[in-house]
Amino acid sequence: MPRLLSGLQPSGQLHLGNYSGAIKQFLTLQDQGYESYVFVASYHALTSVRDPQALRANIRQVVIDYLAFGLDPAKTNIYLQHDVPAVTELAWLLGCVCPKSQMDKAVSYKDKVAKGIPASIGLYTYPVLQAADILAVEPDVVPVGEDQRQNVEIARDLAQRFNHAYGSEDNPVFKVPQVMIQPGTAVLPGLDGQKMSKSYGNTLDPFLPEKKLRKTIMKIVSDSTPVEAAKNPDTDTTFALFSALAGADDPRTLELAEKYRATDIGFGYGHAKQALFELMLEHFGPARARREELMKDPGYVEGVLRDGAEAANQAMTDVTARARAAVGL
Ligand code: AQP
Repeated sequence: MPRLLSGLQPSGQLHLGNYSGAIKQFLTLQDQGYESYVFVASYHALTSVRDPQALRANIRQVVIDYLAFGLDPAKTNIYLQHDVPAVTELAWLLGCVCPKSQMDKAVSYKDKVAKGIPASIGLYTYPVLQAADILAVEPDVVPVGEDQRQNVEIARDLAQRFNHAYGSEDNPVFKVPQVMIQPGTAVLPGLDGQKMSKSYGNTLDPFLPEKKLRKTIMKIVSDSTPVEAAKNPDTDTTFALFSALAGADDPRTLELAEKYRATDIGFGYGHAKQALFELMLEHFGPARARREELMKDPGYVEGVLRDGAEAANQAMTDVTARARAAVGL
């Protein structure tokens, strides 16, 4: 059975970008029979969250939201990064074969610093920790959004460097996984048209109360093309969000594109935003209801995490022993 590994940071409320870039793929793959490991990247969130209470709340919320979106603990092991100590040990071993120049080239660091996240050593070296997260469970595939492609490439490169330094062709220490990015899923824009990101304050949260959800959608940036003029769907943020959620080839998306281009039906951006609002309510209706139930059942959530940590620690045992032995420890 092929194995997948991925994770999200509890650096804030999950958003439509996380869903369409990452979580949607986890759901498809778990139902295709992948043995799935999906974790909450609590150590990574320390690069941007300095409030312990907020971090604790975010971690819990991410787990609840994974379950609400449809991750099934019978098929997907859900665990917290800080419950699997092997990853921090492997991060050190991998860091010792990682040239500094490789971190200098990582674009995510520059993007995050440009957006005001403190330029800490943790942030600078986070792709090494991410490589350890990945390599520790020996996955076949790592499903992520387009913005994470480079980081998974770094993990692949570090695995190869380590294998070259310490392993042999026949007996590699680390398995080299494949990155998996849903074709046609670009980096989803946020309310302001920049990359939707928890730490940029431009997100669309599928779990917002109905009124707030509508109000937030109405804030999405648009240009000043008047109602009666034709508009270009391909450059509009509302259309990009609609298309990501419904699917680019979905009849509803094609119909919406037609309305953008029409000049005789009085179709404005407000109408497109209303269509997105209705689609969000329809698409996430079951998840919104499940989330309400899960919020009332902390015992269930704790149990899921206990089982997930046990499975993940078990999955990491052999590779950690191999890596230690390989370096001479
Ligand atoms: N805008 C996006 N479009 C498509 N995919 C996205 N992802 C994130 N934003 C978008 C995907 O979500 C997964 C989780 O990412 P993360 O939480 O580890 O960190 P991130 O990519 O840095 O996400 P954020 O929201 O931007 O978090 P902050 O602001 O804390 O850095 C990844 O698979 C990512 O591709």
